[in-house]
Amino acid sequence: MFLMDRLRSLKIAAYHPHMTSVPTLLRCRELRLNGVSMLVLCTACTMPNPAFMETGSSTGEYAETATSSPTTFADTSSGDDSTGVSSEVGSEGESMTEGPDPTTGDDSGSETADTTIGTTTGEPATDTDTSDTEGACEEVVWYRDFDLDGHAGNSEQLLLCAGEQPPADYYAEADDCDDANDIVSPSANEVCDGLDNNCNHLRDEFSDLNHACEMILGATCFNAEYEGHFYYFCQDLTFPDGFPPAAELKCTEFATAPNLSHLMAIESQAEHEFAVPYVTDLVQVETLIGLYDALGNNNLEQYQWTGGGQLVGYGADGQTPPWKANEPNNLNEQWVVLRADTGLWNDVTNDYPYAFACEAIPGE
Ligand SMILES: [Ca+2]
Ligand SMILES: [Ca+2]
Ligand SMILES: [Ca+2]
Ligand SMILES: [Ca+2]
Repeated sequence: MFLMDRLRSLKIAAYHPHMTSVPTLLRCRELRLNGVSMLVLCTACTMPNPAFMETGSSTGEYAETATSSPTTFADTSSGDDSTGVSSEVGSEGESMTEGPDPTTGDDSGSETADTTIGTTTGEPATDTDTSDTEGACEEVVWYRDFDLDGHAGNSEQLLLCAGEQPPADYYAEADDCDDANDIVSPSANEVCDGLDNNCNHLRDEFSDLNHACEMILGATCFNAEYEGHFYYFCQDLTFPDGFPPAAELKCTEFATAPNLSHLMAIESQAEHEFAVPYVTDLVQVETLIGLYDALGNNNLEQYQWTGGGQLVGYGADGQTPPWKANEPNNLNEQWVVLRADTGLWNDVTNDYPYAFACEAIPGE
């Protein structure tokens, strides 16, 4: 027993917390005879250091080693990375400043982009080498057309000296309102797809290809154009969208910019006569326009258009608005429709859904 105690103590002493394994240990077995220790057999073997095996339970030195190790690694790697990044940035920066060199125009694609970045970051250093000596080069801005529909967006600019030819797909004007969609550009045809195809800030308005459409509101709208304004004569919607205040909001959905589209404001006899056939022949039900009696006093001088302005006379020609006989006649009827039978004006309550006419002015 004494010998075994000595061997155990030797074994323990052989472990070292910073060694992943113990090179050689004596594994001993005690032979007994009649309860008396007679012989101890020992064999040599290599044993792992338990301090490195007990990952879950060990604390102290191993735990410190385990956590400090990644930290050290992270520090080292981040140091390397940051060095790498900064050197990469440096080298890219150099290539960027070299970018303007190909302003000869041969290159395209990414090198063109480099030129752009280098130029916009105020690095026309090589430009200076060639032609830019303090104002000698009059710079011209070119814009890239990404969706290749013949119109550039504003996402990438290229500065060249006046007279230099830009690469293909660069244009002097950035007028593509969606440069990621080649069916949207100032040259595109407006079609019934819910988009402003022709970049005039109006969606699905009248065109030769779009006389009626239901994409925006889910109800059919008959489209028209008159004197540069666009009109949507929309069939009645159910609660709540067809009610007068809600209909005004539905009209705004045709525009991609604020204050371009409202319920129709009829400001002349000619505009009235333009609108009537759409109501009587196509919509065929009472159609709300944007006139309302905000004060509820039937004082025509105080009637308002939802798009702004008051009903004063009847526009520039001063004619009397074409009210149906004895209309407006009710202080509680604060909205105005065009009647489907005659097209004449009639005041109505706001507790009933109507068809409605929108009028929109194109944006820039
Ligand atoms: Ca484009
Ligand atoms: Ca486009
Ligand atoms: Ca449009
Ligand atoms: Ca459209």
